[in-house]
Amino acid sequence: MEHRKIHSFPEGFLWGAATAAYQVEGAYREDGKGLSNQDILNGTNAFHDTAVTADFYHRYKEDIALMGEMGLKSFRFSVAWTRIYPDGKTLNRKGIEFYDDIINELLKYNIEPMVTIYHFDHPYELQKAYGGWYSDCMIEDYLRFARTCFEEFGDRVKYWLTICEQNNIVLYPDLIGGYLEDVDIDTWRMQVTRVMSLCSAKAINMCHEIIKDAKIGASYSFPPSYPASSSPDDVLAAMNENDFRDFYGMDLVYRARQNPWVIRYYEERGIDIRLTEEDMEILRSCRPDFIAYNYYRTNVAKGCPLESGQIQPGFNLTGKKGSITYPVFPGLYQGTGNAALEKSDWDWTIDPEGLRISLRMLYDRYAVPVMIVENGLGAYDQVEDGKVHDPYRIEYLKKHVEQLQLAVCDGIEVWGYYVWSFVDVMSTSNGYNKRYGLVYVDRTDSSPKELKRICKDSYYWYQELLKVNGNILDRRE
Ligand code: BGP
Repeated sequence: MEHRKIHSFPEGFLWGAATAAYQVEGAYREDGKGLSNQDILNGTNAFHDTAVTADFYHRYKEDIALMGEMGLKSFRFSVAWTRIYPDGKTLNRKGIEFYDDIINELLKYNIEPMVTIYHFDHPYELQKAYGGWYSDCMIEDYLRFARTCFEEFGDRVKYWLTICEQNNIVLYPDLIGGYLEDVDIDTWRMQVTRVMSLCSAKAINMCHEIIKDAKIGASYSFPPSYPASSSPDDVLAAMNENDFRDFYGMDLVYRARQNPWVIRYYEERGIDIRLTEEDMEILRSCRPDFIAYNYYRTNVAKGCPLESGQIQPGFNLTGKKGSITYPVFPGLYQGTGNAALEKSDWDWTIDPEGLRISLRMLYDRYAVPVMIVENGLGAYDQVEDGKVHDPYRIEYLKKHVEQLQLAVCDGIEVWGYYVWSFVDVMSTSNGYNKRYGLVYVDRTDSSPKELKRICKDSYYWYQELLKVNGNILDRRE
């Protein structure tokens, strides 16, 4: 659809940037913090650990001053569960003080805080005690943590996300999920999806009871799947990917509905995923204010016969194009590349129009306002003469913001857009090689160096964008 009239972003639009606790804070054992599953996991992989990362714990004032200088409207950050409940059960006031300080500092600069309650890092003690998200016990522990966040920060925090990317958490169980080796992977995935959806629904209700003027939703990863060709087989495969990967879990929280063909698929494999009436009652009672998602890329699916061997999705761990592992789910879909699109060095397609497409899909399906809470480009950045020139990132962000504005023209109610990430953070799968920040953090995987901050060219570009409230398309009215 081409527009004759270009509409502006609404006043008060939340132009933001985001980070997550375990990827940015460091200080992983300070002031009573307990260890999280991510502290344990990243302590043993090839890239880095969570001990220092960007050292936001000690440098948050410097970083927030840079946000203020930029004119950032909103900062999305996550609360480390293990700072507030180090073992999952016992309150640590020092953790609350830290987030109090961050929130107060943000408000000093008129920056709206958006809090993600859970972003991949739960107490390792809960993982050991009962297997983390695989157990229903997690619901009570998560809600205790959520209640504390609402009660302590709710006087100042009005935008909340319950859980970040529950669909990716189950898709990449070893990387961010806390997978249990002795449990069948499908059973694990569907039970974790159930537990997290119930947590989101209950936390949304709890938030509305405690903070009368709060807005809350869950956030997902949403790379829409395109058919590899116009063959109906591929079209159906793309529908399968969207339905199984993304819509199934979103539907639970946003429609209180269990997709019948997802139920049937698992039933044929001897797994009964039907929820109880009690679970459905909880989901039906939930009233999210908006749906949030992280948008980086799109996927491509082609048909996949039942006899194929299953392959779980993998990451490109090298930063050399062509080394990503596409998933094969027999009888559903298999992933493949997209020759029509450029790719990042980590094989993620670059697809600005996909942002508009995904907004249309979600707004159409759930009919609630939408927030893009992560969007950005992971790249190798270089310091030259004390500066970081990242025209590729500016190009990426600019094209995505243009498509966002076209979505506004389409009539979609979008409330916010957050660049991932404000400063360089430790990438989930690639350490400090793959950088996303608007602000460079001078360190490598093997050495934290001085952790000096250098504003990249993209920082100054975003600063200019904010001055015109993101309205970068030609005004033709
Ligand atoms: C999202 C996560 C973020 C972030 C981002 C980039 O899925 O919510 O935490 O890491 O992806 O991913 P990566 O760091 O693997 O490139």
